[in-house]
Amino acid sequence: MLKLHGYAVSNYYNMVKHALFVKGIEYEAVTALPDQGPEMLAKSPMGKVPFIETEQGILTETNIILEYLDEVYPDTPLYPSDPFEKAKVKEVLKTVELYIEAPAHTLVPELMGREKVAEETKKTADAMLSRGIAAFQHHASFSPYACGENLTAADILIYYSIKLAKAAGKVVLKRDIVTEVEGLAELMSLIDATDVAQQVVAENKAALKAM
Ligand SMILES: N[C@@H](CCC(=O)N[C@@H](CS)C(=O)NCC(=O)O)C(=O)O
Repeated sequence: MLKLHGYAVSNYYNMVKHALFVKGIEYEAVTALPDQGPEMLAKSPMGKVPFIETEQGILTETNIILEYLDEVYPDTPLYPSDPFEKAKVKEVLKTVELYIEAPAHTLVPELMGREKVAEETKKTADAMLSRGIAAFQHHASFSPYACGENLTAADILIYYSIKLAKAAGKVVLKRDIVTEVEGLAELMSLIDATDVAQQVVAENKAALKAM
């Protein structure tokens, strides 16, 4: 059976878990924390989670995992079959990952109350978030999902990335990025209301509490 390695605190782990639930794929959860030890690096060379273990071997990187799952388990597709539409989904996903999630991630130490983030880091993140938000607004249709009528992998990445970016933006930069993107609050509510999101978020909250 497919194994998903990671832990429920990780937003990337939760994206893959969300996709597995949506697609109804049975899997075994294996607890793994980010680690730079040789055992972990032999499986996940960046020491990051999540990664999946298939009969053919291991796959890392969330977007690669999501695409693999969609090809191997085609029921409830998370990407359109039309090549251009599929590329548009990947474009939105990449935009949010690189230009919203990544800058927001640099603010996490302060969000978690671990240490203050340097002013220069905040300024860089703030500027990149503004550019990322403009690009996200340009690419996404919010009709009602980011790329049309159906839930796609982009929506799953958006949901967990934006949760983190919203929290980091509010606490560290005193800005609410959700209100800066027209249609995003509605998309977040749409996914919030699903059983899958409620289960993944509940398990995330329990894991955070147990930390
Ligand atoms: N690009 C990776 C990012 C995964 C990632 O950053 N995971 C975090 C947990 S949410 C992690 O393992 N961090 C440890 C580290 O950066 O060394 C993916 O798409 O899966």
